[in-house]
Amino acid sequence: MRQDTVVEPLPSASAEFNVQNVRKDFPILERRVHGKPLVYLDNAATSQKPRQVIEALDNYYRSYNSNIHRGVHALSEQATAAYEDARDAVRKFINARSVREVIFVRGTTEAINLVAQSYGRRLKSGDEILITAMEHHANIVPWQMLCEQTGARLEVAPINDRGELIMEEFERRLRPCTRIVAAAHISNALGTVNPVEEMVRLAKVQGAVTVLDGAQAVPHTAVDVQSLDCDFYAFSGHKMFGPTGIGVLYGREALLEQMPPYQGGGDMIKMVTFEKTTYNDLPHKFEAGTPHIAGAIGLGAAIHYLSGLGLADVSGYEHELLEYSTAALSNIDGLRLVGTASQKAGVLSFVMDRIHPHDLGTILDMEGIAIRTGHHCAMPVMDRFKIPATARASLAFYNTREEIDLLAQAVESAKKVFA
Ligand code: 7TS
Repeated sequence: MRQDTVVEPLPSASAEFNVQNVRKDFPILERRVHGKPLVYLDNAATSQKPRQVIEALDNYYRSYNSNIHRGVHALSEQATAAYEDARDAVRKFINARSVREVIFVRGTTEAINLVAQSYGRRLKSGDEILITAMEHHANIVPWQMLCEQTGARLEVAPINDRGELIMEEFERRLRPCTRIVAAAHISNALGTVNPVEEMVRLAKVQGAVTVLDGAQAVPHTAVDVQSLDCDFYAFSGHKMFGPTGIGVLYGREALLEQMPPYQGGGDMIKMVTFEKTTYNDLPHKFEAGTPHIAGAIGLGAAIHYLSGLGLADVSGYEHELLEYSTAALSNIDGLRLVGTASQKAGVLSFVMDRIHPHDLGTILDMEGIAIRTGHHCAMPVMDRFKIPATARASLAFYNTREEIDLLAQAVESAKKVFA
């Protein structure tokens, strides 16, 4: 290999990324709410959909709607090909080795439940499952259910006041009896980006399998499951500009092969008699019943769209916008950001003196500004910071500095209402 290759400097993200052009792809961004232009800052809850995704769904239902893997007719063949093409698009997007490692599910929640209820069956009393204190309920409750079923124990690695995982404490809780380590790649309540490569490496030393919750990561940063070296990776289509009701569980093939099916029914079998049933090959073993065909095709279109934009440019743009937003909100007297990790994605959780987050959310809504308020399905995070709720603005690549200015102005106006 040549050692003297000249590396071209990367163009700056803002030069490459034209947000006004990108916004034209999202019809919903043109609408008004309460007479004001919509400012959509609730992207961690769900993202908006580009025309390309909406058209892929429309086209499927208009021109080749059919059930898959079973028909001999043309429509069924076309639908099957589109569904399996979408699977291959996912495989490329996360750099899985094989389509056998890509299982379509309803979303992150179902993906984690699948691992807990299938892989988890082998756990027993004395075994431990290690999670972090910043998990979404979807990465807590399935493990608690598994603990109840098997007698295993749940361990939680704490976070510091900035909302960062305390690595020494994480390491201390990793023991030979730790069978599963499950952690968010990026926290939805705090925006913290976890050092997942290092966490996976440490888990492997103890022989634990690793489950990463990528719900908030996949829309914002390039994910490579081979370089992460995780065993499972879960994410949702609707947070990455695709449809609701579709998501992905990536699993290492050798593990998936050993695991029992999660649900039984059509499509996941090879042969059924009343005496014995044999199961289908991967990935179909884990896809019982008619799947969300349109959803998978829409997700494929979303991946195509995101790849076209380039995740490096998307990340660069969002990072600049996060810095701008952090500065704008930090300038507001009486506002405190919750989650100030040094490695952060575009989530701004905050509390205000004398204003309940719900009241703030309602006032902002009257200005056409959509944020989320509440515990963000991460009640233990609220407990950690001794607050009942936060207001949360979460960014996507179609948000602009002007929208952040509107948010900051609206928060200032709300202060006057409560003064
Ligand atoms: N994990 C994380 C980190 C999440 O942010 C979410 C959804 C889930 C799991 C569950 O994903 P689902 O698609 O299966 O529901 N988070 C949020 C949120 O922050 N606001 O609404 C949903």
